[in-house]
Amino acid sequence: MSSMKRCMHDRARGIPTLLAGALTLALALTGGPATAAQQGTAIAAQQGSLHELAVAQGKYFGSATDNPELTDAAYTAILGSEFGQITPGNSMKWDTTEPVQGQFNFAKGDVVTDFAAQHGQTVRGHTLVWHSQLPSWVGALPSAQVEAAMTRHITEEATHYRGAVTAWDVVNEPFNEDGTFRTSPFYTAMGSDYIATALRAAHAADPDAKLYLNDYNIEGLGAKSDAMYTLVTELLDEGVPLDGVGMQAHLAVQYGFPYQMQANMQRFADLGLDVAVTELDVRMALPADAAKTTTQSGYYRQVVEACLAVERCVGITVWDYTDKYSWVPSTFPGQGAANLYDENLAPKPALSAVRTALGGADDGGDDGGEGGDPGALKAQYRNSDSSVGDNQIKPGLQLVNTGTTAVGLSDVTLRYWFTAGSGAPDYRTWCDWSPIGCNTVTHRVVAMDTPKAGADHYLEVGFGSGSLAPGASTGEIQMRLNKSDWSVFDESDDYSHGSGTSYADAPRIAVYVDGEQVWGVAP
Ligand code: 9MR
Repeated sequence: MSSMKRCMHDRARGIPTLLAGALTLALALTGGPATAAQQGTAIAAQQGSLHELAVAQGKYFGSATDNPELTDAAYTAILGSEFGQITPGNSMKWDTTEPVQGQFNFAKGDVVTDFAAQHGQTVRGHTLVWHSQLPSWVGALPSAQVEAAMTRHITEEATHYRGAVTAWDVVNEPFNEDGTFRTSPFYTAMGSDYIATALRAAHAADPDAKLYLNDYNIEGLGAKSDAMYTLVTELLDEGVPLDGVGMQAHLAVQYGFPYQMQANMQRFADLGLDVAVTELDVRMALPADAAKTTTQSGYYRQVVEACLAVERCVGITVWDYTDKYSWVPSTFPGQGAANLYDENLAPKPALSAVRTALGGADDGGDDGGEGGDPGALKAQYRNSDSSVGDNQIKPGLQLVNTGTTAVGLSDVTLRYWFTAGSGAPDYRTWCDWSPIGCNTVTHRVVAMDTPKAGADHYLEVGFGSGSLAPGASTGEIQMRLNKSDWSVFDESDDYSHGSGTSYADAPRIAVYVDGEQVWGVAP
């Protein structure tokens, strides 16, 4: 185990097992005092931090942060315990570090590197050369003076942070969407050669730092990533010091997932470069709903899966971990909810998706066995729908822990099987009410590859967070689903359908832990 992993591991253990159990769902159900942030920390204590899970896969997991947020104790508790790498969102940019020519100020950046040092985290430096957040004096320089000013800026900053910054976004966002070079004072003065010049200056100032070019919308195959590919190929051919490509990954549920992200990462890796996901978030038009949240979780999961599949993908950084400090709402009015934790620092389903993708379920007992005996779970069901022939199916579900240890919920799913009948093949699923909060309940309909009697689809219900104390029940989860065209079902022969209107043990509803069935009989 690396020293970093040990450090993170020990920090996670710092929350006693009993506390982790006590802060969980049972308290939420009884209106107990666990705050959302405490619940998040307790979950980390149970399952290992995000970074710890990533390290087990040979990667890091990081977050952007910013100076104003570092006074928020609830925020820094999670930043310091879940993440093994941080990136200053603003405080190492040119307008902060050299607002006036020749007057350097690294005070804000130093606060970030100090935080990282105190928490055993690495720092990605962001960013040395960028057209944005550039003080106006740079653009006002005569062209002949821009190269010297750029080299001086890079030299001063990269020298200052030598040893404290492990990787630099040397040049940020050099391309337009069509793959042409973006105009900037640097491009205007030096043409595209400014990029090689900047990399050489950074390498001279800090030969140990990994040097990156960083951009957005280069996550998938396309014109812009082709342009980056051509550029880095030429730089490597010329022997320019370059270690990696940063893919920002500011994604949005209303747009498709980046086309062939894994293959795109791999082609850069095949050049001998590292790849990093540097600014991941997944925004949506507000308000959030179940469908958008499910898509978001899927996008986060797919990014993690792509990185895990590419050996030279070194890690993932989210562009801050909480909606509380997201850049999205101010830049895209009406959009937001882009991060792993909500504005109250409560974990969202996307966090669970990331944990699971990082192999978190396998780590369940690693911090003291709080994962519980999965065989001790059972499903209960009642029929909340008086009509078997209308356009909705309304199963009421409960999950009960009959064992003697707490069970982490983020690895648990339930399946309710039904037949689709004719009509549209796509579904809307709803959690109408639950005492655990519908925002922690995930749901989707899955079409079975091999239909069975009474079952060609199932409703899958999961949980974004929380744990279930011994003897505890989630309480009822009022689920509902319909086809997108609102065509009718015939529930009378559905495999999981029952007529009871009070909750009772339901062997035809299966419970899975990390994909392994622990309760019920599948069709
Ligand atoms: O998160 C940063 C936000 O606080 C700033 O207002 C914004 C100004 O441009 O920059 C944000 O970070 C950007 C990053 O530096 C480069 N990629 C896009 C990020 C989001 O805009």
